[in-house]
Amino acid sequence: MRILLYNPDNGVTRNFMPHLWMFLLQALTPAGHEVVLIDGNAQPMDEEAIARFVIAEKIGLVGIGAMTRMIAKAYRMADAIRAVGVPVVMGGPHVTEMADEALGRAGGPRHADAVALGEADETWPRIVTDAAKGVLKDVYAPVDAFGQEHKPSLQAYPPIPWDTIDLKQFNIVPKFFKSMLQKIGGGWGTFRIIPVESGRGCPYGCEFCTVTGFFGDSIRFRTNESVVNELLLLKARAKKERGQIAVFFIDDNFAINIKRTKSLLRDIIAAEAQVHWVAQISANLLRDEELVDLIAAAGGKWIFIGMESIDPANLKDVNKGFNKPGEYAAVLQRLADRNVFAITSFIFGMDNDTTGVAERTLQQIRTWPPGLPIFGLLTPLPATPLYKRLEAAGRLTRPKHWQEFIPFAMAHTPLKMTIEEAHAEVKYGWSKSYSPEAITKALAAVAHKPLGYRVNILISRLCFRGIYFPQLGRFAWVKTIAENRRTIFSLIREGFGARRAARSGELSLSSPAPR
Ligand code: B12
Ligand code: SF4
Repeated sequence: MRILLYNPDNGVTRNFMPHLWMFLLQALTPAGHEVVLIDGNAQPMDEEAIARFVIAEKIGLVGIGAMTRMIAKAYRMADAIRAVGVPVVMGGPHVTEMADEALGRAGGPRHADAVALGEADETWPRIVTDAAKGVLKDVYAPVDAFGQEHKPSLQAYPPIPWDTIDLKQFNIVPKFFKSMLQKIGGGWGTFRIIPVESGRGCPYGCEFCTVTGFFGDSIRFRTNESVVNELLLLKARAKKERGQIAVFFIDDNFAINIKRTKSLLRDIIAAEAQVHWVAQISANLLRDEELVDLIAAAGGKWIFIGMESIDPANLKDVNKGFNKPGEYAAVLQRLADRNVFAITSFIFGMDNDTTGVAERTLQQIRTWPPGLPIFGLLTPLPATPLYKRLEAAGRLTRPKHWQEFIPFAMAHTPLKMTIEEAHAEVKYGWSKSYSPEAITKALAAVAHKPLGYRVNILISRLCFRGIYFPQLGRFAWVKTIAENRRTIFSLIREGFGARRAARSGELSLSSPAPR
């Protein structure tokens, strides 16, 4: 049987990274079946196109995975596929919480033939076998022989064949520049960000987050060896293709068990498996100097920190009191001292937020080493404690907000400002942080750092801008580059100057001494 695994596009950003679930389920598919992957962010498709594709490619089963924000698109694509007679199984965080909605048991139409609840590592082979026999069940739950929920152990993690997987659709380098960039340094003909997990689960239970409910508070890890082998495979592939590969450790809290994280990082260093990587780590775990030393030595370049708010009352409200705004500056400095940067994520529209929250937050950010701030709105995702609290208080204004996804739009009323005011705060945060002036200032603040490091900050800033300001088309990019031309050209000039100086140094060293 030919199986298509499809991830719908989010319609806002062109995702910079493919989704891990597709590669993982592909690796877990029983022998004798062929799996095709399509990520809508890399290969945009509409309903008609996907229906044509499944017929032309003789697909016998389609698996769709989606977060809440893409679920409306996922349902439309599933409807189109089912209309041409091909069964659809859906999985992921949204349908796990809203299985009845996907199966048409909640009053709406049916979108999926089957739903995989929770982690599907162990149910996926069963789903494929049932589909091949034409006996798909409605619901596949990860339970043991006694009907008890069973979380897969990650000790026997399937090797993902990164050396042979077709990654063409995930190359971030535009085709036009490929042959030119292949010749620079170790080669930049391809640049891909690859998701790798080293563990699952987070016990912290922040009110707005689905992770503790979905993956559970039991934390599970892969063996160091299996993670290191995966990195070595990726590193070898990048070298072979004269391209670049960076890794995103998608663990919710990469340092949740500091002892284990240190041992993994030491093994990465010992095996020389370093690639550049990003990971998510909560601020409280970055107090440990040795951990930060090991992060830098093992290839860590960017750390995503869910700061959420600079107001301790807000943090307490969402059960994230372990975040201490008073120590944010020290944490960021500790990282910056080792040339590791932070993606600092903030949420506006919390219950104690009042107008001006964005400027107050920016005032703090301006005192920190420059990083990549991102701003979102408090969003009640289905089945989270936040959703339940707001529903009980009658504060949800769009209880089924996912049925009509609107980026950066609230679905409930904040307590101390209006919805419109909250939207304006987010806009202010993005505009002030990603204006050409702000980008120039951020680079000036690190003028003493090496050029490569500053180029990294510039490219990241230009890309991150696109999370809020639509930057999907070529024209939007040309406009962004034109607006930031002064900063871009000054770095290019510096780069050429450095190259020329290096060359003339080489020449004077290799040319015979004048008599
Ligand atoms: C990496 C990541 C991202 C990446 C992008 C995604 C990517 N390209 O990988 C980035 C950083 C960009 C990101 C951004 C956002 N993310 Co995010 N992200 C994650 C994270 C940390 C890891 C995802 C992952 O790969 N997990 C590991 C894999 C193995 O697990 P999985 O995807 O759940 O897949 C398993 C099962 O669900 C199931 N399954 C999944 N799909 C399918 C399909 C089929 C057919 C079957 C059978 C089974 C199946 O089987 C898999 C194996 O067990 C998760 C949290 C988490 N730990 O999962 C949040 C998470 C997915 N993100 C979330 C959110 C809310 C966001 C944002 C909206 C945040 C924001 N406010 O801006 C944005 C939106 C981005 C977008 N593109 O639209 C939520 C989604 C909740 C929900 N109900 O939708 C999560 C769960 C975290 C949370 N805080 O609750 N995210
Ligand atoms: S620390 Fe992060 S992953 Fe863990 S519950 Fe809180 S927001 Fe979710």
